[in-house]
Amino acid sequence: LRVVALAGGTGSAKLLRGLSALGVNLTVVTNVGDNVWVHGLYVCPDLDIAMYTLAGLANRKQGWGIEGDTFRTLAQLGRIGEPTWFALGDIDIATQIVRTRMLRDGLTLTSVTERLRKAFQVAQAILPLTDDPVETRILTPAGYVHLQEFWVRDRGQPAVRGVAYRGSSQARFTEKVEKTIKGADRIVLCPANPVTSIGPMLAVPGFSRMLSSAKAKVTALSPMVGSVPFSGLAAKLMRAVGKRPDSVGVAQMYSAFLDSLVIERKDEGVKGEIEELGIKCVPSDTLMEGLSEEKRIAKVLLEA
Ligand code: FO1
Repeated sequence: LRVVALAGGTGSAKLLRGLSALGVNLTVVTNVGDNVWVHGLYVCPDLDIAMYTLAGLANRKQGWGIEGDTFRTLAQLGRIGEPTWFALGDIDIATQIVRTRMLRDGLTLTSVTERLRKAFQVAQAILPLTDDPVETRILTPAGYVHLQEFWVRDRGQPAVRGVAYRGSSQARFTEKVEKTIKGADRIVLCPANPVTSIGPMLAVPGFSRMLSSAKAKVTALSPMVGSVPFSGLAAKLMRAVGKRPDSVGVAQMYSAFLDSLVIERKDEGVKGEIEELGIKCVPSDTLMEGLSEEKRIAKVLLEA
């Protein structure tokens, strides 16, 4: 079974682990809107969390970075007077150095990612949605800031007045992504933030249309339990862009292409509202606290 998973960051990792453990032919297509330049290095958090997760190296508790990493370089950067709010680990920095050098050598992000995942002995393909720059910008009372400034530096505290995906209207999804989506037997949207992880992908012209015309069934795991996301700031950002901050809002955002939505069993009460949108709704236990639950949910999604 050829499965394509559309993935963001932390929330997506558990499902990727479950899908990978099922032994399906998995390709991960990731968001690039979180990518950020730090200390002259090009950091791609969503590509890296997918790669580290599938390589078995991810810091599962933290949800980003490498298990057991240390932060001595970061501490020294601070002593030199550099900003340290974005905590790059000593081992993680090696990935960033190599990626940045390869990009400077003229390779596309897709080629760099392919080389890195091979070096990390990851069996599954990992594809950035696009090789063009797309940057998620959050409009706060102080003006637009990069998503990482809003989320990590400012702890997600500022009021949100809007969200923009800078560069998205000129961006094009890659040929590899197109081929993978068209050849897929199942397309799965990970429980990622619909505004900051899936939103930047849907903002790339033609991508939503390609999903809706794909021969594969498109299923998603809602990241919401009631009005609370599994992790991160989904509810706050959904409200800010005028969406209902629950699984019905998620269904509305994906209604152009979604066939089935798996939601938390406790939210069964909204099943009717989701099905009115023409989307099959599958309530299930969605908490993923270990590999067996990750595998079970992955299976529910593939059968939804
Ligand atoms: N998230 C944090 O909350 N604090 C950090 O200092 C931080 C550093 C970091 C370094 C590398 C990396 O790949 C991710 C990192 N993240 C950090 C996670 C990241 O901000 C977001 O969780 C993702 O962009 C969401 O997909």
